[in-house]
Amino acid sequence: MTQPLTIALSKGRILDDTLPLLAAADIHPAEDIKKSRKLIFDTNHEHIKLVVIRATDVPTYVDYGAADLGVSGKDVLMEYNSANLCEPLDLNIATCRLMTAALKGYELPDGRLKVATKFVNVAKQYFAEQGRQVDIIKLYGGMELAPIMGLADLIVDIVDTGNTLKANGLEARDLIAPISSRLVASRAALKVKHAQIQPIIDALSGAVERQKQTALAD
Ligand code: PRT
Ligand code: MG
Repeated sequence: MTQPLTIALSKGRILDDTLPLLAAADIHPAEDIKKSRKLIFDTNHEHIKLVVIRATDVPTYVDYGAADLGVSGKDVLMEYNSANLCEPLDLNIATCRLMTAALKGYELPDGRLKVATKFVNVAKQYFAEQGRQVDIIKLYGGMELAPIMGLADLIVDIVDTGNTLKANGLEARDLIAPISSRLVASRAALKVKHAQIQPIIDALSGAVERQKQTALAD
């Protein structure tokens, strides 16, 4: 018998890029996810369900086995940082960069730096590797405001076009990591449900490759 399988999708901008990939891998929700207020969706495959949850909660659902697979930003996975999770596929969607940024032209002080971010764990590790002493200030959004208000010397945030930084008089400084969304699974689920999961990985992998070819041709 085919075991049931749940895929946890990140709400928001990642979802916009995930749905076409799922469709290309022949996984179609039974109703329009973007028009529905439901959180759980049946699909054209009797054993596959989709759940749509907050991006930062996806690793948690997969880690605890409540979902078998997930779609998560690499930034979110780096911050969650569980050895129990693996990334069987880079989906090459919602690409951006995790960077440090400061006020344009601002000269960093020599001593301890104040760093505002929602990526507390990533920032701690990054500055430790750089040998830089920092005080990390946890924020939940609007990081750009922190240097303007004198709350922080630096921020660690997602940058795509750089327009948000520019509009606030900031500039990107150092690249911490290039980011894309990943298919994520727990090591346990990969083992126990290998027969169900592998065909999904293969189908998505094909869809990712075709999307890359199309992008190249454009
Ligand atoms: O908003 P909420 O707190 O509910 O959830 P969320 O912010 O986690 O979700 P959402 O939908 O914003 O998606 C976030 C995920 O999308 C991130 O974890 C990344 O993996 C990915 N992603 C890709 C981005 C961007 N591009 C992006 N540009 N996430 C955020 N941004 C924001 C960034 O924070 C900054 O405010 O866009 C702004 C920068 O964009 P540019 O183009 O002005 O540089
Ligand atoms: Mg957001």
